[in-house]
Amino acid sequence: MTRFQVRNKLRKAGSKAKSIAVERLGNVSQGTSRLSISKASMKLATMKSFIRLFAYGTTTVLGMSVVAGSAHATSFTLTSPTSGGTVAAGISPVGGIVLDLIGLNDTRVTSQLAANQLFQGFYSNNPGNIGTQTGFTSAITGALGGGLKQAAIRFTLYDGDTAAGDFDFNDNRLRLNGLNFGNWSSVNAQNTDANGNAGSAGFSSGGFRNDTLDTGWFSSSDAALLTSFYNSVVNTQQVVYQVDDVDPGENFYDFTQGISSNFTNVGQGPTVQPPSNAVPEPFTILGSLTAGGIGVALRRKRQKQEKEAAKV
Ligand SMILES: [Ca+2]
Ligand SMILES: [Ca+2]
Ligand SMILES: [Ca+2]
Repeated sequence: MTRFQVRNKLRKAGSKAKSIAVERLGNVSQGTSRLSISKASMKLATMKSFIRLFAYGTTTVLGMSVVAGSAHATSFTLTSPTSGGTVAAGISPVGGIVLDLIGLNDTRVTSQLAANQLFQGFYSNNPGNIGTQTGFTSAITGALGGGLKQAAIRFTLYDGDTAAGDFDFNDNRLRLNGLNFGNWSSVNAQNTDANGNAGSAGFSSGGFRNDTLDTGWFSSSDAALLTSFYNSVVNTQQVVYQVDDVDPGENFYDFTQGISSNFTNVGQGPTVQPPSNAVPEPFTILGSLTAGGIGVALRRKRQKQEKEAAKV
């Protein structure tokens, strides 16, 4: 279902709820004049009707939001640990390096450096460059409100050898623009197949395992680290990813291994997304407008009926 079709469906559901609301309003007023019921029971009937209408509207809206949400497959690999949550459409479920930045103003910037743009081989120097994400123009960094609240970085690696018992356990750190973003052995990684479906090896509870395709998220909300990182991105307009290994040169790196060829060249430059709480989704606007409109209409109707009842 396209976004347009979803919107259309939502619009239809909203007007349906509204027409039922108007219909029921009519019934309430007709019933009142015909039966001349007491003020108290009329009030109750009106309230019940309102509650029913409200519930109907809410259910419809929630139901539709679930349908709209299911268009994006959700899983560990597609859910960033930042407040942004599910990553943007177009980011592959595994592969490459996903960077997710949340600005001080809650604006989100995400990027994906394609797997086939990353280093392959044995490192002869340390730290070793994995890849470079360019495109952090002043327009991109300028959207972040002058700094960062959170950052998360997703890696997919076959045979990382940084889990407990592996030869690089607690030996490797991830560096972004030279800054330490953590121990590879502290990252909880999930085993998947080449297409990003959950694999039989489950979660590592720390590290990228031997002979296993693992995907996991580094993350930080450390204000001092994020200030240094933000400044480095503003100054260089890029993010250089490196592995810092206490005993380099012993591991062969191939960031395309184990990943479906459909995903190895999936990448996108830094992209600004507005804060999720700033622009409500169409169904949220529709839901509150419908519910609010019904509430006002019912209140007016009731006031009018009470006045008339008082005159009798
Ligand atoms: Ca080692
Ligand atoms: Ca190995
Ligand atoms: Ca090593």
